[in-house]
Amino acid sequence: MIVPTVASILLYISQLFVGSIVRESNDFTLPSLGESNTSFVNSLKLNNVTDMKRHGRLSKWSATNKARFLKDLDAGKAGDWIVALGNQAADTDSLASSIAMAYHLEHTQEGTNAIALLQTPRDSLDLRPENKLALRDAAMSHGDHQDLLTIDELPMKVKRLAPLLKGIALVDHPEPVGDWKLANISAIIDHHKDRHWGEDADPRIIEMSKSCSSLVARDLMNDHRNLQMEGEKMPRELADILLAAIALDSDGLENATDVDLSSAVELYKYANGQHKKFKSKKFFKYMTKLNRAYRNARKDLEQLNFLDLLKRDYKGDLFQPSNHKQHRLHLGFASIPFSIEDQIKRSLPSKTLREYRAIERQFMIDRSSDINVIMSKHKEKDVNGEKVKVRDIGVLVRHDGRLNGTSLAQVSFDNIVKAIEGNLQVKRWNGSDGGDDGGELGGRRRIWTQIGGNGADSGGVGRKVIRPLIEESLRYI
Ligand SMILES: [Mn+2]
Repeated sequence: MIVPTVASILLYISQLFVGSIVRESNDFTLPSLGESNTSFVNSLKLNNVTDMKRHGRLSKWSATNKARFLKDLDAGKAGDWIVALGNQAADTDSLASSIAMAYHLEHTQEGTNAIALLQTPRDSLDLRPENKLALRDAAMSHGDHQDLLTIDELPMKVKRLAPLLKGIALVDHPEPVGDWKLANISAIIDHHKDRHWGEDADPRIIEMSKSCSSLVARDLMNDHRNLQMEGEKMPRELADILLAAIALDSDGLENATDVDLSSAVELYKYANGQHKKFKSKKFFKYMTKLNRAYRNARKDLEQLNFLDLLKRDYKGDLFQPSNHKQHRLHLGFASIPFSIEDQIKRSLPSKTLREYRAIERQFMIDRSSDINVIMSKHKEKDVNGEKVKVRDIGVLVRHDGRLNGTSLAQVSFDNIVKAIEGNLQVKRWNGSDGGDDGGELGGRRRIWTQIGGNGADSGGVGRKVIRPLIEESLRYI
């Protein structure tokens, strides 16, 4: 893949000399937003990992690899490395897939150096309690997560690093995000719709399984069998973390595809000693138990405050409007499983919408985000006392970032309002602060509640519909 690499370097160089480009500091490097109020999951001793201090083989491999990678970057040898990337939401599937993918490439492709890069800043890793549990069960480093490489630890911007790398390996998403587009794509294993990136990547596997981890595991275990004969054994902790992801994504295999099932069987055998006879009843029971434990962990968000919730499931990307070649926007989407009213009442000291917006605005400044959309999904009781799903959509547009000056920001905001009010069944949110966001002058922000029909449709539409709708509305600003 020499041609795209050269092209991306040229693109990068040309951007340097475009004087009008708006400064894009910290696009994907994330300053610490202070200590997180993380929740502590009750230790579930699903495996034999009872000693908190014991780090497993996977942890040691990962820590050594991280040190080597950072040293090589320093020495100008980024071109020796493939970086395995999961998606930005960084769920357990992405976590497990990216670690396994790096291990896979490094151990089965001759002379390859590969490392997993988590798209979550280190201080946010524990904001997904199920990931915290998965890392703990895989005997990874606790609390500080020093054995993992996170996006905030990169010594240079993605824009600079991406074209220097040998390549990236995409797992659990089919298309590179933001400046990762400047990198050569060495491998893709994913279970989303094919977006035709990296057509000559190797491996390039896109199949509609429940869990991407199942696909990575299948490829890894196939290739790994040969290595095992030579005495190189895969750490069992890797099997544990992949099993956790598969259990979660397939409801304990109740909704599994063939590859989810077959990979889970192989991983289970591996984790429990291949000499033992495989008992299917025991296996299914184990997967059910695993699913239940991780599901309970995932729900345990009570101790997360509003800022934690914002950070927890946030996807930001640079967006290029067609009529402003020199302007790119950073458009971010956060999904929060509480109503906006709940988000305000449960953790904010003064419990006001104004305070809520102030925190959101500061978060946007820290992430260099120009437009922020908060999708919140929750359940409410309807007039008949039945629980129905409700979604709120909150939008906030800043004018002091890349949307420099108020007119671009205003046009962006007006377009988004038109798109949402013209295409979705919504009503203005009428919350604790008197509805439409306090009336502060020049505040380009609004919250809506989606109104749907009865039954399955009552919850309105989610990020998959709203994101393209908003992007389309920003195509000409
Ligand atoms: Mn996935």
